[in-house]
Amino acid sequence: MGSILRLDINSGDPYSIPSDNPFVGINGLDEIYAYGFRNPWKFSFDIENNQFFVADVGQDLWEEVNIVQKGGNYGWRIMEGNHFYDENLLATLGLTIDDLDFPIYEYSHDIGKTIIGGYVYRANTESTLYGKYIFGDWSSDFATSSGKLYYLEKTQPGIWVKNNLLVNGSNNINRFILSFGKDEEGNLYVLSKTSLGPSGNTGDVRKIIIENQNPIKPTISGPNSGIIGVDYNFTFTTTDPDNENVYYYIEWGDGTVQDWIGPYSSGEEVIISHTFNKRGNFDIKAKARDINGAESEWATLKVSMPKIYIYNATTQILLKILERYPLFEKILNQYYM
Ligand SMILES: [Ca+2]
Ligand SMILES: [Ca+2]
Ligand SMILES: [Ca+2]
Repeated sequence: MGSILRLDINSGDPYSIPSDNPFVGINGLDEIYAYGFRNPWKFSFDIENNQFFVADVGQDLWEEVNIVQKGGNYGWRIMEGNHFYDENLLATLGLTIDDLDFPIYEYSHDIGKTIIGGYVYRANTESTLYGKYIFGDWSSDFATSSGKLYYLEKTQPGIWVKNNLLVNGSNNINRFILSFGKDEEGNLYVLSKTSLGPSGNTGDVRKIIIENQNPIKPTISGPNSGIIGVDYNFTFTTTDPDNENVYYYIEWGDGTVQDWIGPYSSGEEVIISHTFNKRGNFDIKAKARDINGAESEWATLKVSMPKIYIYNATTQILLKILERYPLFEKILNQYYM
């Protein structure tokens, strides 16, 4: 049904046909570049690699994103997304399933109703969204404006994963999303409104300001008490909302420091051991930072290296002596340090 045409507007009147268009010299309209779309709603080129993204609005069940190849048949109305819509049409047209091209990503109407194609974000190489395909869905239903923002990330060859693009913590911008725009620097814009259909005056253009988010305050787990001179494992965990790798900085509370260590995956449990060589109560403090240097809040775990720990008679006597003669303890601590 739907086709994408390619015209050369620099020659001809009013245009000419690029000589390498797929139907030049064979049966079929020479203008056609790719076909088999149902209702392609916005296309864009990734300026880094010229990949040609087309979002195609589905019938009743599936919305899809395609990367278009010259001469590709994108399936409608044999397929809706990766699912047969009219299987018999395959034989009628003398085609096999191998003649069709499939979306890089599809989502069902449980998630959204109408895909709104966007752009691959290339404005800021430091951003975690760099290279991600940002798009939206018009609205979850007709009654309330509830358009949502998403992005696709290629995690391995041929595998694209959809993520929520959060604005103030939610990907629902509570508006009907109509389209996206891009400026010369590659910043992206959302065109949206709250009234249904071509009415009212609620339409506007909003810039998507993409900010890096700090890792959340780490958790520290490990023993709350122990013995001097023994190696203990402590586990540090944080997540970065942007799913970036993280580093940890640890103050053990006894004057020693674990300088920035990493990188670790977001959410990974990181085990680091430490030995306390003097007695007392210590605050283990840790913070995390992401690959952009954005830091979390400090986390604290209190540990106690108890004054008296009876594990044999000799130690017991030694600790009693130390309690009695603080100066001797100081000397001993220095010796141990
Ligand atoms: Ca032709
Ligand atoms: Ca398709
Ligand atoms: Ca981050």
